Amino acid sequence: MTMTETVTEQKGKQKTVPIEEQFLAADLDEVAKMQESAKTDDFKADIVWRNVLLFVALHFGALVGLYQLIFVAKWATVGFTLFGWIFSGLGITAGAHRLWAHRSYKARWPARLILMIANSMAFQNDVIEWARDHRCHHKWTDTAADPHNTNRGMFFSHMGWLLVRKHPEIRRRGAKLDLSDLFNDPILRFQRRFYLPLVAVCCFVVPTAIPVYLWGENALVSFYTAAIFRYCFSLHLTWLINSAAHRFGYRPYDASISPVESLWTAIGALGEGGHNYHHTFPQDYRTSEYSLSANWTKLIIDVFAAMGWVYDRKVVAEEIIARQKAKQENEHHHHH
Ligand code: ST9
Ligand code: ZN
Ligand code: ZN
Repeated sequence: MTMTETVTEQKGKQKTVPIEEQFLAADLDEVAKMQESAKTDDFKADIVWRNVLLFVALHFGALVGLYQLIFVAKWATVGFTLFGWIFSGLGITAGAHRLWAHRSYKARWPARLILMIANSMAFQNDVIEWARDHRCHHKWTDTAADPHNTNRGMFFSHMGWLLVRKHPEIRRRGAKLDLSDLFNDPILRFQRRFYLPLVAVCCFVVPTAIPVYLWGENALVSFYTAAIFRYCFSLHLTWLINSAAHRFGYRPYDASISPVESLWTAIGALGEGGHNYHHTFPQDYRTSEYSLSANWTKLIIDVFAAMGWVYDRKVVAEEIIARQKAKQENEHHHHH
């Protein structure tokens, strides 16, 4: 119901608003200038050894967990590990990403509470920090102010950016972002205030305890599989959106930017692989033109909407999408 209303409302709005002025769209003029000045930038990042050690330990633990998942764990534990990937993943996709970073739909408190818990299970920094970095990523894509700037290499954009101090431009530009909507959400203020205990409980203690109490799994096995392996696996699936989904695939909506359309990352990241579409139309709650390609996140948002927990889902009108694609094809023909 609200959806069709939003479509028509969006239609009217978007006819007059050029892409670069849409919510969280790239600031193209600034990006061009910044890419030019990057050529003379001699910034060298400091390695944060504490993070390197923690991530090395996490990966050894995840290998133990993978072994146990295949040879030792009970079937129920395997299923629960997969459930953890999807549940915590939704805390990123439906929560931190589509709701909080992009405001692509609105949610009442029960949905926000569940998403905040799922997000704490995902342990990818609190939502306010995640959304701040993500808004920088969209506004200044592939410049020094993009926390996972792909010009600094595949490894940097995947996970290297979490192992070094940030480029000063991130802090300088990021300070200009309006984050008042995030700080005004009491659920996000609560999460930020109690972030580490929340992560301990949601990411590690509860996923270890559930298999032990519900079906008698060995505590070390459930710790290494449902907590450690699931966490490490979900991190890589998320990071692939910043590395692979900015490199290997098609660019039907905007051929001049690095993000691509990629089905296999869409599957791992619960529907987030339509990344060329998403960077072109960041305000669309579907983050992809096609709802069929494993967009489980859209499905859950729609279920919440049917329950009345979610409303005002924004979508970009079909004719605007078609026009944008046609424009790309024309430009493509000019170049050849
Ligand atoms: C993780 C996040 O993995 C992954 C996010 C991926 C995003 C993907 C997006 C793709 C789309 C969605 C797809 C979803 C798919 C889901 C699939 C699910 C299966 N603006 O950070 P500090 C300022 S996290 C403005 O310490 P350093 C600010 O004042 C993994 N200002 O900088 C800040 O202070 P405060 C677990 C900013 O010292 C101050 O700078 N977590 C901004 O350079 C200092 O900030 C970790 O591993 C900004 N953007 O350290 C932790 N940023 O915060 C890793 C900063 O108080 N982090 N400022 O306001 C760290 O250890 C450090 O941040 C650091 C940099 C070492 C990386
Ligand atoms: Zn985004
Ligand atoms: Zn991106």
